[in-house]
Amino acid sequence: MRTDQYQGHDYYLMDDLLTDEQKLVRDSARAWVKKEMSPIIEEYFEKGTFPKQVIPGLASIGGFGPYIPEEYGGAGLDQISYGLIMQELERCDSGLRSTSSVQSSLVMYPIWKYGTEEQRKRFLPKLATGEFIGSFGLTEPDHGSNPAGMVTHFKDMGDHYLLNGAKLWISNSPFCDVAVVWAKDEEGRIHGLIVERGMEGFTTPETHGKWSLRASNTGELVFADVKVPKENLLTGRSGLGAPLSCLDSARYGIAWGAIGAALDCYDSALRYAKERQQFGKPIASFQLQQKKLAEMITEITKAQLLTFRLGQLRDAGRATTAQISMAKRNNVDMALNVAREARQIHGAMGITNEYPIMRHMMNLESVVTYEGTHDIHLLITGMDITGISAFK
Ligand code: TGC
Ligand code: FAD
Repeated sequence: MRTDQYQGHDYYLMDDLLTDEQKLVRDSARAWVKKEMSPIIEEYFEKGTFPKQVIPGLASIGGFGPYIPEEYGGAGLDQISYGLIMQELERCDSGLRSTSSVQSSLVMYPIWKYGTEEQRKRFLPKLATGEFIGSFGLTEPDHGSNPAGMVTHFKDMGDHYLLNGAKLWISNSPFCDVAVVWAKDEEGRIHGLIVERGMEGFTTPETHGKWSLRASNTGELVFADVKVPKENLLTGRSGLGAPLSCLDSARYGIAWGAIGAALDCYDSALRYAKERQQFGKPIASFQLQQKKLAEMITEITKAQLLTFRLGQLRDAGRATTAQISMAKRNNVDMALNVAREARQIHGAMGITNEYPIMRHMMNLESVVTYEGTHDIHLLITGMDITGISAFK
C-alpha cells in the first residue's frame, strides 16, 4: 500500500474565491479521506464491497446531507461546500462519493423537499448520522434513460398502498434501511414512496460481476405486493419532475466529484513523471509527456471554473437543469480522458493497484452512464438551445 501523497492543484488560484468556511470543509474532508479511506480503498474495491465501518466518519465530515438544514440533522452548508466535499470523496473513489450522493441528494433531498414534517423528523436525522442508509429507485430493467416509461405501480387499498414492480441498478440497495421509490398510481402519475426494510414482500438482491464502482454495493429493489403505509407517500410533488429535480442536485455533486477523480490521476501522473527515469532523464522532460500533463491541468482548470460558477448559480437559486447537465457531461468526460492519459504516463505501473488510475478509470465508466448518460446530457443541452426535444 502506498502512502497517499495527494496535493490539491489550483492553477487559477480558485482558493481565493472560497470562504474560510468552504476551505475548512474541504480540508476536513481531505484529511478524513487521507486518514480513514486511502489506506483501505484498494482492499474494498478488490473485495467488491463498501466499507460500512466508515459510515460514522463520513457523516462527521458532512457527507450525509451537507446542505440539509441543521434542524433536520444536516450540516446546513452552501452548495459550493457540498461540491467541495464531493470533490474530495471522489478524489478517493467514485463509489465513496456515490454513497454520499445517493444518501444526500436522492434520499434526504426528496424527503426534505417533498416529505411531510413527520417524515422529515422521522427519517432525516437518522440518515444524517448514517444510522439509516437510503437508496433511490428510479431505473427499471426496461426503463433506464426513459424513466417516464416505468411500470412499477401502486394501488390505493383504502388503509395502505399495494406496491408491485422492480428497480435495477440501485446504489446501496443491498444494505439500505429505506428506499425512496418512484412508482405510478392507478392514473399513471409518478409518486415517491418511502419503502422500509422489513416490509413484507420487499427484497434487495445484490448485483454481482461489476468491473466498475466495486467499492459501492449495487442491487435491485423488488416489490411483491408490498403494503406501504399511507403516511410513507411523499405528498409534496408528483410527476416525473419530482425525481428529476433530485437528479439535478446529485448531478451537480457529480460535476464536482469528477474533478476530484481527475485531480487524483493528474497528481499521480505529475509525480510519477518527475520520478521515473528513462533514457537517463525524468520522463517529465520529454515533450510528449509534458503535452499530456499540460493538457490535463488545462482541462481540469476549465472544469473547476465552470463548476465553481455553477455552484454560485445554485446558491443563488438560478442554476438550470441544462447548465447542470453541461457540467456533469463535460467533467466526467474530462476525467475519463485525464485518467486515460495518466494511465499512459505510468506505463505498465499504471495498470496495477499501486496507483489509483485504473480504479478511477473503471469507476468513471459508471459515472459517465448513471445520473443520465453522456448522450442524454448532450440531448438536454440540445433541447435547451433549440427548444426541440429529441426524446419525443
Ligand atoms: P420531460 O417531458 O422533459 O419532463 C417531464 C416533466 O419533468 C419536468 N422536468 C423537471 N423538473 C424538475 N427538474 C428537472 N431537472 C426536470 N426535467 C424535466 C418537465 O418540466 C416535465 O414536467 P411536466 O409538469 O410538464 O410534466 O421528460 P422526458 O420523459 O422527455 O425525459 C427527459 C429526459 C430524457 C431528459 C429524462 O428522462 C432524463 O433525464 N433521463 C435520464 C434518466 C436518469 O438520469 N436516471 C438516473 C437514475 S438515478 C441514478 O442514476 C443514480 S446513480 C447514483 C450514484 O451516484 O451512485
Ligand atoms: P439505456 O437507457 O438502455 O441506454 C443505452 C445506450 O443508449 C446509452 O448509450 C444511451 O446514451 C443510449 N440512448 C438511450 N436513449 C437514447 C436517446 N433518446 N438518444 C440517443 N441515445 C440514447 N439508477 C437508479 O435509479 N438509482 C441508482 O441508485 C442507480 N445507481 C447506479 C449505479 C451504477 C453502478 C450504475 C451503472 C447505474 C446506476 N443506476 C441507478 C442506473 C443508471 O441511472 C442507468 O444505468 C442510466 O440512467 C442509463 O440507463 P440504462 O443503463 O438502462 O441505459
